[in-house]
Amino acid sequence: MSDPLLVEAEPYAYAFDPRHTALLLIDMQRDFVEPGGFGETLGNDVTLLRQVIPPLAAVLAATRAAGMTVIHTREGHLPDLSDCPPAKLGRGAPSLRIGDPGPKGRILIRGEYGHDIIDELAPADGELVVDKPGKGAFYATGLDEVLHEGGIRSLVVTGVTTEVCVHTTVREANDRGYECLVLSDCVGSYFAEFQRYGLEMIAAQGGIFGWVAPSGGYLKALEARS
Ligand code: TIU
Repeated sequence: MSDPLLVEAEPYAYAFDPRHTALLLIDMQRDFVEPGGFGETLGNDVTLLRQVIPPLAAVLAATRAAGMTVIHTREGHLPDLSDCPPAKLGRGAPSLRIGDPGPKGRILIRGEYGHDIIDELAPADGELVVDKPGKGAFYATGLDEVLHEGGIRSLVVTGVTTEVCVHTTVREANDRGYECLVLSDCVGSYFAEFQRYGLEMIAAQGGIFGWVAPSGGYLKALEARS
């Protein structure tokens, strides 16, 4: 077996074998990063998330060029809302609720324009798209089984939002034995302080949930291999 690739990271170098590693793009959907979707109905300035798109597009291109596994996720619900817990549907006082008609289709509903992944990061043929009803990518999706079958042991994690779906997924993955590297410039939050502390929480205590590094180090590791 060849030596693993190393990425300078917090709290210490992250080692991964590209053959056993997947890039995970979490919820890069219009509903979160474009006006008129779920993120905006919750009162957020969605333009804040758009800064992750250019670095994430570069990471996606390099990961594809390296022949690695790429997996996308989408948060959303069936049109009849049968997979949406009443507690989620009724939470808070959003301007539109999940399932209501919005300018980009019904809010957070599978098959609607707003629910789909943004054009800049559109899945390529053969890339798995995991539809998830929750914040975590492992809950009610079968993702764990797919990763096991594919021999994936490490996850390079990107997407939105840092403190919600990224955190939930990294925690779920960590408990299932995956080693997660979160790319700090490829995850985004509507709140600057949550971005900072969300990332610090992952790498604190010796890497309690995983590792954190800017995408440059990951790209450098892939280039060194090629
Ligand atoms: N509201 C918020 O910050 N996030 C979500 O509801 N879902 C995801 O993070 N994808």
